Amino acid sequence: MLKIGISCYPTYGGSGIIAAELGKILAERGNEVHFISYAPPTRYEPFQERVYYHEVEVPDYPLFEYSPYSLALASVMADIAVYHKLDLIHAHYAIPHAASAYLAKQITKGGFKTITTLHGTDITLVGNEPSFLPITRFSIEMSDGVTAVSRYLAQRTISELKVDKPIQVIYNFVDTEFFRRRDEAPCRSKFADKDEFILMHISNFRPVKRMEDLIEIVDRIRKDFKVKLLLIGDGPMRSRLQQICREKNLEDNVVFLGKQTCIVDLLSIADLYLQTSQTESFGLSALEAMSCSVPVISSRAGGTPEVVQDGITGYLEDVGDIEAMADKVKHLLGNNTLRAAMGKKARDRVENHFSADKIVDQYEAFYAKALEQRL
Ligand code: GMT
Repeated sequence: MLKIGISCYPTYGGSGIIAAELGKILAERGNEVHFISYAPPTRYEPFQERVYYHEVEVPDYPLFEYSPYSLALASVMADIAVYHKLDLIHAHYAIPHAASAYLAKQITKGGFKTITTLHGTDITLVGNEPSFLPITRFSIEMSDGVTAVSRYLAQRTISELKVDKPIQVIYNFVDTEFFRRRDEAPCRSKFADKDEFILMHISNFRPVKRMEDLIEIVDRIRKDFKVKLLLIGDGPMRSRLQQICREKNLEDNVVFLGKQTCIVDLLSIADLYLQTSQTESFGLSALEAMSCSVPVISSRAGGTPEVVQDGITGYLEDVGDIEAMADKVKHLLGNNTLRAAMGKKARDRVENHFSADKIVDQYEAFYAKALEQRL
């Protein structure tokens, strides 16, 4: 059994969710897991056996215009690694976690191994930004083991950051027992009339999600179908999107639900899941929808085709091709049998390729190789 440190962005986004779920399952399997971050990760369970949380506090000194979180993180990582005799630290999202882990390893004179998992914008946006590129590349190359959540992301890391290091693809996963469609969906009548279809999207409302396209799609299909688009989450684009809905008189068709915890109940009332991102290394929310037997209509962005099979578990169209996506929505809303069949295939695909058990096995095997220096 291993003693594992996990560092991640704790509050929003799929990388923190994956880090927390991974830690939970590793602890269930008998490992000791230490989360190291500035807040407890979303979905972290404080009373679980063998799970610990260590908060990183950044000193507030008048001289600091910018608080040195990365250094504070490295200090806590080094301290926890020595005190709890960690075998490894697993950094989720390269910046700053992989850089801090490298520094902590130097402080402790190499007392533990470092694993870095690349999630998406740590490479495609932040890592590609000229001022961050050298430190991102360095932190990745200095990690003992590197994984990426899709083939697409691994390839982009090698081609754009010129990283000279093998990158193992380990896909994201879901707990298929928990993310399972609930037949008694309690809230459907709260959100939609009986004869109304429910479309759903869950994200952090950042520009990269192109959520204006979602609203355009609803605008194009509302003449033919009675629909409600439920938007779950929050972020910088929310007020702009609300304004667009008002301008287009779509307030009754697009409902902003904010951040929600009862995601499975909500996904269980969805007829379709929509995702229109500009770039998406994987698309964890789409995977969670598929696990709840909801077909996905998405832009063909980044690693999405590795998750959603075009014509089988949903449909993929070019980024920004609103017309084509709206046509696919209409096609599926107009065909209940096809929609149900695609939902079932989506569920099967998750069970066969993205279940937590299968993927956590891969992480454990990867850790073992890193510890034996076989990578
Ligand atoms: O990169 C981000 O946008 C944030 C990041 C996160 O922390 O949620 O999302 C990325 O990681 C997720 C988990 O691996 C992936 O499912 C998302 O596709 C990916 N986001 C993008 O590539 C835009």
